Amino acid sequence: MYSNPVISGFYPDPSVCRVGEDYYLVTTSCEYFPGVPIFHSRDLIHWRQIGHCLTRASQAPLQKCASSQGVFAPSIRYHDGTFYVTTTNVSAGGNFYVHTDDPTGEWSEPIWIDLQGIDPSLFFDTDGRVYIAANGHPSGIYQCEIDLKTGQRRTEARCIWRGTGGRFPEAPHLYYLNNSYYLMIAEGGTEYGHMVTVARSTSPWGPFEPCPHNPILTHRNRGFHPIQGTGHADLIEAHDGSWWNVLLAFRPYGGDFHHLGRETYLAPVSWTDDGWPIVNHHRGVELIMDTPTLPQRPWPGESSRDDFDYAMLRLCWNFLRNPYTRDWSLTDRPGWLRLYGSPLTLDAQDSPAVIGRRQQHFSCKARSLLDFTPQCDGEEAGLVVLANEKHHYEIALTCLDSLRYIIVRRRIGDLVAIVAQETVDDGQVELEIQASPEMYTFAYALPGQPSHTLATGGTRYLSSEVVGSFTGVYLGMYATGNGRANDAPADFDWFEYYPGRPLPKPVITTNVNNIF
Ligand code: 6LW
Repeated sequence: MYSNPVISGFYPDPSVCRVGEDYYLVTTSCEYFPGVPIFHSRDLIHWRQIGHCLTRASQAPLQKCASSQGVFAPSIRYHDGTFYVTTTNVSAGGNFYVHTDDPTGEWSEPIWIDLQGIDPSLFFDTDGRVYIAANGHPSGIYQCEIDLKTGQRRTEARCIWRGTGGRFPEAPHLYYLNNSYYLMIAEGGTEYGHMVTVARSTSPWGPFEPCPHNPILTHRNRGFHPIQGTGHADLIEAHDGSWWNVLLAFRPYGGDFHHLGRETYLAPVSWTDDGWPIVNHHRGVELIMDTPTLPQRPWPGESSRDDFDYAMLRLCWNFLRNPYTRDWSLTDRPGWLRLYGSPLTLDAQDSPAVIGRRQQHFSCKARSLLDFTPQCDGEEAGLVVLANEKHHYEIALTCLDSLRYIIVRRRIGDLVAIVAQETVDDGQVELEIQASPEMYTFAYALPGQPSHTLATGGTRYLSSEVVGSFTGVYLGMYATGNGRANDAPADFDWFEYYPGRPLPKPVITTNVNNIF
């Protein structure tokens, strides 16, 4: 048995490859930087992040890109000792790939590909030819042969399959097995109508014959199921000969509102006698999967507290777009994360001084100790629950009329309000965000004193449905001068992220109806 999602929080559009008994998986990162997080597993269930594929602005120019744009779905493939990750910067340059021999290290500069569309994916044919496929217009999956060294096209791109009629055919992956070329794609859009479809051919160029039981996976008819939006799958044969799909899905709460973003799920795959894949025996995907697995090999847990005692940030931390190096330091006050608030606020489609991590659990608590003595009116620093520049909640210290206040501000689209405001003595302050599935609660405590709740905010107003985003909520630390540069630095001694009590385990359904 295992639990889904196998990677929770905003980690969508997973793609996976295998090297011996090691598995590597990459996901989308949009406007967040570094881009394309990469994970390692030995059982497809337990994943630990080992780095990012795009760690330099030259690889991922995201300056002032729109939220939910930037770097879209990646695909990872391993060939002749080299890892290749293809992706799209929809805000600058389009389709490209990077490569490395060491997935934990630095990746190459981008090799740009003259191919329209998004969701590029490489295929290495048995005759040595290399193909790349992506979605395209008019609606369909387009493919061309490329020179792997240069990325130059060797053929024109042409449509190889238009899918089964669902809107937005995308996320193509080509595989060669059973003497056939299988093309697996997503259709229906990455929301509640999402589905996985597959077709096969004797040639990588088609014509492709659709699977008779397409969509091989969808939850579009599973209203009220805790998992929705299943799609964007990648297929992998494990080292024991078993087959699996990694895929994206999301978990709405309180109706059709999901704020954790699209996450990475795992489902077993079997095959019909005539060679068509079946996902989890046509049962869809569950939170608890009662199925044989690879021998499970969990990783050691990471401590809940980050003391910022190292010269590098933990891999969970992201910036908004390419950060301004002057805005942050781990060395100016050793053992503290120092943020220098710039004139940019959290409302800016730019790179304000903010460092955040994905919220990965419906119930969790984030806390941090802040040492910040604002000198001028408008100087501000604190913790933020961030969906995008128009949807965020923050608890912060600020200065008004030469007094230090603690405030809670909520921005939901065009509605902005400071919903709590209290004077607070100088000195360090512990800030706290307690998350439940439906509510954020903001509190603070002076050292050695009990915490004092200031205000709350509904999670649904930061959901993808309300925000109109492809991303999920981040919890982070920020500083701003609200139009001017801060004189006072904002020093964060530590940041704690505690997963709260797990949701009640769903009853495993035994009498499963065919859901298509
Ligand atoms: C991803 C594509 C998609 O590239 O969303 O809606 C993009 N479909 O498959 C970003 O996740």
